[in-house]
Amino acid sequence: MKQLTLVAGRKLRRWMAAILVVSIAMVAIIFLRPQLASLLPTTIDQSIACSLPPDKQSHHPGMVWVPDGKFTIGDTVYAEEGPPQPRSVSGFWMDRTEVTNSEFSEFVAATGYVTTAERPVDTTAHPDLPPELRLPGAVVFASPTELLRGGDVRQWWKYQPGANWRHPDGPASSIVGRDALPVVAITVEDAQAYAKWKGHELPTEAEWEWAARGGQAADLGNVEQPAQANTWQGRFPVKNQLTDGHQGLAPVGCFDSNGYGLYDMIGNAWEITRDRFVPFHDARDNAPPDQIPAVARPDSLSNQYVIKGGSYLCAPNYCMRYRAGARQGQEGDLATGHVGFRTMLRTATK
Ligand SMILES: [Ca+2]
Ligand SMILES: [Ca+2]
Repeated sequence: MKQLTLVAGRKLRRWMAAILVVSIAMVAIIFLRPQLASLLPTTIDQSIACSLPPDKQSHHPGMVWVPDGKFTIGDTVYAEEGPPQPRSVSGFWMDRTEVTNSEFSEFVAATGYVTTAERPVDTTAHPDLPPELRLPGAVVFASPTELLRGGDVRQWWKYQPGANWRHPDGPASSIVGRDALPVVAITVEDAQAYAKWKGHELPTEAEWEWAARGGQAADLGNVEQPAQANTWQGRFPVKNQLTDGHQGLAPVGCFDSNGYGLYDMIGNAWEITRDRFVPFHDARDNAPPDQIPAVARPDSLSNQYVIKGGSYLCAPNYCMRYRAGARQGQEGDLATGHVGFRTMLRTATK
């Protein structure tokens, strides 16, 4: 009898120990989820497509209607966003997501189009480039383990020969399994070629920004990092806490849409507009897109276009450009791994 009691006692202690271990593990998973996620391989979220609601029936599949309106363009956080200006836009159709690798593949298959990053570099436009920068390629992000040279961006951005939309992280990478991710390493010329093939256009900055507000009034100076966007949580560029679940680009449509049904306007990939960049807003720009006067700009900005919305690399300590009013200049013929686009259509036909 005593023997039986001892055996039962041992079993009970083992069960209690097992329950304790499981409980501790569950608590650890709940509280340490972001930290544990950082240990997962970087490709874990890249072959998954997020489910979008059914497309609304219209003559423009994959697009949503953005109504006309008046608003304040710009913001007050960084110098290039100001001064805020009144703008008005007419209604238009807009792609509800960033253009995906799958969609861009259809365009290339149908037309044989070769993107800027796949062609030899135009040395007449860039006569002073060193030989390694003349090879076809794109700028690729890689997170350094530590920063030895302060804010020198060359610690995390590198021109990578062989990188392009098919190989966004360099020649050894591919877009296999990334059909639903936004196409990147695209220049304004590439985006315009795709848009033209679709019978669409690129948005102006004002159209893009109005669409990104989703019917909400401007909240100037608000730098709160949005929860419903793929951005960077933690200390950029060395520590990505992955609170949003995505280390790199996310499949389109993983976060809630805005008031117009547009996804990922903020974050994921920066989006190219058709407007040339100057580091301020000019009151004269409130004109139809084709009548915008040429604004004198420094030579260093002569080939830059406005990109909008920020990307998966925008973080509170580095780039608080996860806002509709934020903007940045992007060299027109330089492809980079965090810049994509979406198209729009200037017609009221539904
Ligand atoms: Ca992220
Ligand atoms: Ca975006």
